[in-house]
Amino acid sequence: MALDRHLRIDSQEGISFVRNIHLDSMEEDVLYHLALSNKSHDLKEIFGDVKFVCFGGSPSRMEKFAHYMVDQLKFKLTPGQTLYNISKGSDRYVLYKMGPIISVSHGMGIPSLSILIHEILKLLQHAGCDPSEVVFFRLGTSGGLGLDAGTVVISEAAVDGILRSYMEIPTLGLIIQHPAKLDEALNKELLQISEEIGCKSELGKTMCTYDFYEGQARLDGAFCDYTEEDKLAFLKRAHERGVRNIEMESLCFAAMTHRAGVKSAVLCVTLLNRLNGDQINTPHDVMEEWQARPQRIVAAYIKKKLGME
Ligand code: R2B
Ligand code: URA
Repeated sequence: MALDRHLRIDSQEGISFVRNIHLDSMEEDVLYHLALSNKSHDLKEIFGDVKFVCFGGSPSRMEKFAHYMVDQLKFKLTPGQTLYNISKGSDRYVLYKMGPIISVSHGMGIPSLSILIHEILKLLQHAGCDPSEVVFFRLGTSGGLGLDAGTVVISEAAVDGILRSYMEIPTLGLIIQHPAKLDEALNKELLQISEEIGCKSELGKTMCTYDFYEGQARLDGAFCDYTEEDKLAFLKRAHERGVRNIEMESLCFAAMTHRAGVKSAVLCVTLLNRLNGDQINTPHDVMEEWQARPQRIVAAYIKKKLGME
């Protein structure tokens, strides 16, 4: 029998990193993909002061961000001390902590990000952090629609590949729809900061797809059953409805942070204008500078919040 039942739940019942009675009766909670546990590690001691959690796809980019923040916040590492990948034992994600800031990689796509957010939310719960005082950021890359490459899009909303603003998770034979909402006030503040530091940014909807090639209407995948006209008609329709960039994680990021009631924002630089092409062939050094742009905006935001402008 085909299961064809959809259920939309907006389960935000206030602010809480976790909402799961089963966790209370567990003797130990192993955060397997982070190589941490509430028994083997003093999570309160290590993470109790966390206020900002910054996510990005690539391990090396998030390591660079960690070094950048050490530099920006003028943290003094004692001689011989280096930044340490706290999740080294797992080999799935890298995780660095600099004062009240976590820098963590999430890999590519919703499944990889979803595992990580579950474990990060539980980590913060075990650490005794206050959900109303923590902000999550995704610092990413994307394909732009009608924008100069290098522009940062701050997502005002996340939508799926057919423009629906919720993430669907098949759960116990039902399709559960989780609304993907982002924080308007935080976005305004980030946009203003980006203007202050001279970093070209725009607010817009972000389309989040389950695939880089056909899901994003590319003509250069291994398979393609549509024409260039079909592709452009689809991208233009999305653009008319307010979509300014396309990537692969914002829907999950917005849905899970909304469910937890944690403030969050998604800032992705555009690597190309998808109305002009599909291949990403910008020189490496230019791309490095573009990818640092969302980091610069978030660094300025964090410095402001820490009173370090
Ligand atoms: C942006 O870049 C990746 C695909 O190249 C994906 O993780 C995303 O969202
Ligand atoms: N990431 C994506 O998901 N799509 C792009 O076009 C570029 C980066």
